[in-house]
Amino acid sequence: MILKLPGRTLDLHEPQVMGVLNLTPDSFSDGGRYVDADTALAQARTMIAEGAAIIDVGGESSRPGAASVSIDEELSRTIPVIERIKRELDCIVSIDTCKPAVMDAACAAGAELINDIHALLAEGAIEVAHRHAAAVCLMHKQGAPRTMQSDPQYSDVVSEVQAFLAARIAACEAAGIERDRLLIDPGFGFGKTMPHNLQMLAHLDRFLTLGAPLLVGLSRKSMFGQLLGLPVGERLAPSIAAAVLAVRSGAHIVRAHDVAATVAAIRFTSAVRQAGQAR
Ligand code: 9MG
Repeated sequence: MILKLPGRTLDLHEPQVMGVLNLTPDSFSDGGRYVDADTALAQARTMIAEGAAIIDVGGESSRPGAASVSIDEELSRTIPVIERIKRELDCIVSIDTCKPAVMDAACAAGAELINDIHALLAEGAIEVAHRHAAAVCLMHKQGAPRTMQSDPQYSDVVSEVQAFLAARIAACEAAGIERDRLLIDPGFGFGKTMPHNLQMLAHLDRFLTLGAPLLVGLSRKSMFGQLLGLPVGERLAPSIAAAVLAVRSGAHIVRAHDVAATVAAIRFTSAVRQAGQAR
């Protein structure tokens, strides 16, 4: 499988890591540490050296209960960092945003992938992605970040998330975005209880039937806190276990904070998976 980007492709026959670069003072797991542009650039450089193919730059936290930020604030946090990464480093930059104005400026600054937890539902978002020929990650969530964890309900979480993603793929294709520019993501922790998350991880291979590469974000998520009683800084082991399970089930891209450990774990998992397919 490949992912088309503006002017090049990303080969997904081997699973890839998307490194998280949060430029938000309130980010749930690395709050405030990477807001300064020099520090952000150094962190991006480290993640690339550790094997990340994509750096996901975000200027607004999506953790449950997080406050929203203005367009200007999000632009001022993200655009200078994207410009410096594109100038000084060699990687694919992804912009983590739901706002079409931020998508537009980020793509103009060199971002090739739009990571939208709102699946391009904002007015004008599909048009921006199409105009820049950007790749897009369409993620599922139920509700808004501020309230999404209050009482999420599904009768069959996997089928409902699958149906939503199928509809968003169809909407993008109808607007002219080619299918091979699209990634899908079931949105672990976004309007899902811990049992919902476990169901999705256990049945992750069902999302592959949608015919788009699968991205998962499980790194340091609160379900590990709920299940194992671990604070955010002590969730490396279950994050790696979850990444391994996801790649064993066919995930193509893993979004992660701890890049070196995730790269090693998923490379090994991929080798085992391929050995199982070779026979
Ligand atoms: C921004 N962000 C936080 N968690 C995420 C996840 O699980 N997937 C994607 N695509 N983005 C995420």
